[in-house]
Amino acid sequence: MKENSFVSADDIRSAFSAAMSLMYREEVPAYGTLMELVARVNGETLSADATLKGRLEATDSLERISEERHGAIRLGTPAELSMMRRVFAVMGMYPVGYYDLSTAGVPVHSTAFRPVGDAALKHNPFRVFTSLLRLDLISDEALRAEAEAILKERRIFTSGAVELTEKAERDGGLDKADAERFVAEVLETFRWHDEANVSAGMYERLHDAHRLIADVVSFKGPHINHLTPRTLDIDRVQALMPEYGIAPKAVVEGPPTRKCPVLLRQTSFKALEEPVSFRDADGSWKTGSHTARFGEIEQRGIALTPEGRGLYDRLLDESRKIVRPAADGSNAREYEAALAQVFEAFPDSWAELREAGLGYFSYSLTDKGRRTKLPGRRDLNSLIADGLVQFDPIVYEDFLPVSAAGIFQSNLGDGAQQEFEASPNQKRFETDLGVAVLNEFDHYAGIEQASIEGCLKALTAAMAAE
Ligand code: OOG
Ligand code: NI
Repeated sequence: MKENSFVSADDIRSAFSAAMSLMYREEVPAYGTLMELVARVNGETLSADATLKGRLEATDSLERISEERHGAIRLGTPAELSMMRRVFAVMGMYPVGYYDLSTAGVPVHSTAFRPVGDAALKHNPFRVFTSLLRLDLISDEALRAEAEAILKERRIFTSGAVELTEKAERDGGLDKADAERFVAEVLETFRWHDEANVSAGMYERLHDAHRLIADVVSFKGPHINHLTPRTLDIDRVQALMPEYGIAPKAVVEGPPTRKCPVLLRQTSFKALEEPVSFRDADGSWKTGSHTARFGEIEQRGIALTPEGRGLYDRLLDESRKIVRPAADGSNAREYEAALAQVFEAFPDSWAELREAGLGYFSYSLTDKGRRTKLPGRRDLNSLIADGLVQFDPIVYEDFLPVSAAGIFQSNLGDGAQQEFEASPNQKRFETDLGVAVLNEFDHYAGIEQASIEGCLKALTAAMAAE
């Protein structure tokens, strides 16, 4: 084998997401059931809609339609976060966006490690929503110090994972054998451990401070807490979950059902209570339980511009002032009705969204455009009006803080609602991470701009080529 015959970062990411899926289906059988349901609904949706099927065939890899799109983990220390960044970089996953969840009663801030750029996303879009616990939001100072001490002792990466990450950084990649080992070693970090790191007493104290703190501090590593396949009809999967013996969360997070989907809609099944054991000071094991792991589904729509996002945030806020969704689902119908009604103010055709500057689009030449030569540059809108250029929505590849908080909350139990002071601290997060996160709006704007430039160039280059 040649020395530089490296496996591409995209292929390592694909192998990793497949390995994680297999592990999680074994660890959480209900997740396997959810995958079956998703595959069934996606199949039914495609056979009922030939246009959709054709479009997906042209733009996506249809055979991978029901595969995982993301997962999530929660880390305990800055050192864990910065090492995780280096590990994900080997798989072509980079931190995009900053999410402050303190306002929503969850003591973490987060980013999403994801592939960047169209080709990488198409190859495999797998992302990991990664949160860092904020012990600074815990008022009990003694407990905070104890939690810090516990976290300092643990090693969440195998020595093999660290070595191979360093090797990839040094050499610029990994060969086939190393890449396979890398995936196996890194998978260990995400594995579930039913033996806690702490005594039952300590678990309880952490749990009383916040369930999430217990979830992060009590265990050997940041077990993957959910995986999320893509569905083509989230409302239908939500409705069918009980039939499959899995309990959905009360409401679907995000925008309401629309003709032109925007941003991201998500729902999950509630986390399962799982047996764990705690080691007491005398070395004996005591059995107990912990609730952490669940399954989620997502359906993505167009990426919104800052204006579009501002409108979304305002309308969501307005809906939640009318009806605040209760964790037990008792007012789910009322919430859905309020959401649908308030969102009537959000334009629901691609042309209107584009004209109002609410969404990002990718522009391309029509057949007529490909046959046309122009003497000079022309205004984009006139090219569209003349049928030379067409536009397609750019898919939103990121997350939504209010939705993420809803997903967290529904899996922390109904009693977990807790008030924290709003304290976004992106600078601190980036210091801990070791790099700045990519701004998602700049990224979408860049893709859009490049597509416009591409059209204009092709239309005038055709002239030059004559
Ligand atoms: C992450 C919850 C956020 C999403 O899809 O918005 C999330 C977590 O529970 O750790 O995954
Ligand atoms: Ni999620």
